[in-house]
Amino acid sequence: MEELRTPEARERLRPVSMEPLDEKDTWQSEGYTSFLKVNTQYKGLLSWLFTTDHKRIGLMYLFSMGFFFLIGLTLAFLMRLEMWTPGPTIVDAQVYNAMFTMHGIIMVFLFIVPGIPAVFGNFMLPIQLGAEDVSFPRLNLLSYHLYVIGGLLGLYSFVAGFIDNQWIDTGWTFYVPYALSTATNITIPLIAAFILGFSSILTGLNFVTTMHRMRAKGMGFFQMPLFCWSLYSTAWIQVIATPVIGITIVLVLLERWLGFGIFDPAKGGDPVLMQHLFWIYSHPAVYIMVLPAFGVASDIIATFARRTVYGYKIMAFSTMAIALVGYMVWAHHMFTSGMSETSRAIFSFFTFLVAVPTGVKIFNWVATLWRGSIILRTPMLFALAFIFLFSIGGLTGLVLGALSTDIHLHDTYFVVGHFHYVILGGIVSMFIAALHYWFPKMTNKMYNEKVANVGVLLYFIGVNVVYFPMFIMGYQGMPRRYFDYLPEYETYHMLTTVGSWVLIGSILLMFGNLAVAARKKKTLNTRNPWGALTLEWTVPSPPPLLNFEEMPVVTGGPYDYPDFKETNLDKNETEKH
Ligand code: HEM
Ligand SMILES: [Cu+2]
Repeated sequence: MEELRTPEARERLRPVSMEPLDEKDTWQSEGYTSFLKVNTQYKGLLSWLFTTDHKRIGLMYLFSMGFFFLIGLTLAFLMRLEMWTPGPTIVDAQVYNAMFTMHGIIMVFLFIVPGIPAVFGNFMLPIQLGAEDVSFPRLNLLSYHLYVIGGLLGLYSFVAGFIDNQWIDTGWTFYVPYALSTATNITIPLIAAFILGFSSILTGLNFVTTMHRMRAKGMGFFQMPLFCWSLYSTAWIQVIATPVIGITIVLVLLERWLGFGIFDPAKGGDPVLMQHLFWIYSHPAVYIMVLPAFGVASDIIATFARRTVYGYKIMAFSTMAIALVGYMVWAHHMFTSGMSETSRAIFSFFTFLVAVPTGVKIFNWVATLWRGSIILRTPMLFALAFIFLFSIGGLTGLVLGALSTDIHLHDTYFVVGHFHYVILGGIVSMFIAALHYWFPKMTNKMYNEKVANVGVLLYFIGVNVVYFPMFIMGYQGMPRRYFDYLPEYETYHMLTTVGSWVLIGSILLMFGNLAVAARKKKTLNTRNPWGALTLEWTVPSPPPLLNFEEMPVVTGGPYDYPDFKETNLDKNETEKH
């Protein structure tokens, strides 16, 4: 090991195609056609809807997802207004039930589960691997089409709600026996979730194959950036766990249509069985959500601390370990549903076990920062916020994973606080960070840094003001999914509602900032404004159709920073004439 620490050895370890770029590096806008401008068989919108280019597909996911996300945010905003005071404030109980159901379905199935892999995995994975595209480009397009069909069906039930007041009201978990007896139209959202599951499986399949078959010459698994590793573990969960939710949905539908009697206690069925099946998918699914965010965090932290990720291999293994142990904890969602003491103790134990590889990751990120040359640009600010906020989310997960405390806290606002800390603090934050990190690569433009910094600060304040009071009121007994509450909780609810304005405002501010930047005339004069070492920064921005001018050969790890390099962060914008 020791000889690897000499400067020569480090130099040797760097990928050959990673020579530092000089300032005259302006050729990237000349002499090649970017994937955005390339001529295809189709023109206009069709050239997007029927493209097999992984980058265009990534961008289409981004815009479709952005659309669904804004609907989900609007619902959140309205729910928080309703909770401003006790009693009916702006809507009645039934509409409130429909709102949290639609909010959950949209955010989980249309945004946070496909999220980072669909957008940034599609765009960046092949380039990070040194490949021209994913293994099965047409299958990739099919995944996107299925996503859109699933999304529109999800929205259809929304529209039907407006027309005949058949708002679905089961919550995103579709628990039986209520899902069997509700008069509202849950068939269409169930079919939507089923189709979205297929989209997810096909993406996972594609990514696993791509990573096995398409890596550049010289790139072993342990030369892949950690973002690829995170997509690898995620992809396996997508392939293995998602069929379980597919089967669960089919069973609920058969039960509703034909009265099968698998879940219906009146017919000798078992409603708790449905919860088991649901969580056998849906707990691993929380790792589908969060592992890619871990990968983004690792790449960003390495780049902006100018250091190789501390314990790279352990980071890769812990990602796989989380994916694996994540299969064995599902029943921690059901501690109060009826189970033997022994099984509850076992599930509680495994839940604690997941915290070990997760803790290793937090430790390694912090260790990477230690003695790094930290550059505080927007993606890095997000990564720091992420370490803090995700830790709160994870630690409160342990509080819930402990049997005794969960009995008290189950179905209270404490749970809502927990999962929003992990989701907003851990996943949405890294989604927006990734958007800022790879924005210059996707557009060859740079956003306004100050506005983005204000955005991060407001986001950080927003998340804490919205979700921290939820721990307190949850602990004091405020149940989740109720549209009314006792007056003693009013202060907490008001605080949370005010926080929601700050949080939503910060998100809109950052999206607006990026939208303005994308329309700017000013372009960058470098392919690599952050001085990052992974392969996507060696290709022109925006990349050409098949990514590389010359297929890269890799001779080292993804984060082999020889020593601290001056970067041209402050001189990278030039006026284009
Ligand atoms: C890593 C990212 C995580 C995400 C995205 C996440 C997400 C969620 C979600 C969405 C729920 C609520 C489900 C519902 O609607 O009923 C939940 C509940 C729960 N989470 Fe997490 N979680 C994460 C991490 C953790 C960790 C690290 C632990 C423990 C070590 C944990 C333990 C629990 C427990 C025990 C519950 C059930 C609480 C109850 O309903 O009584 N979670 N989580
Ligand atoms: Cu769980």
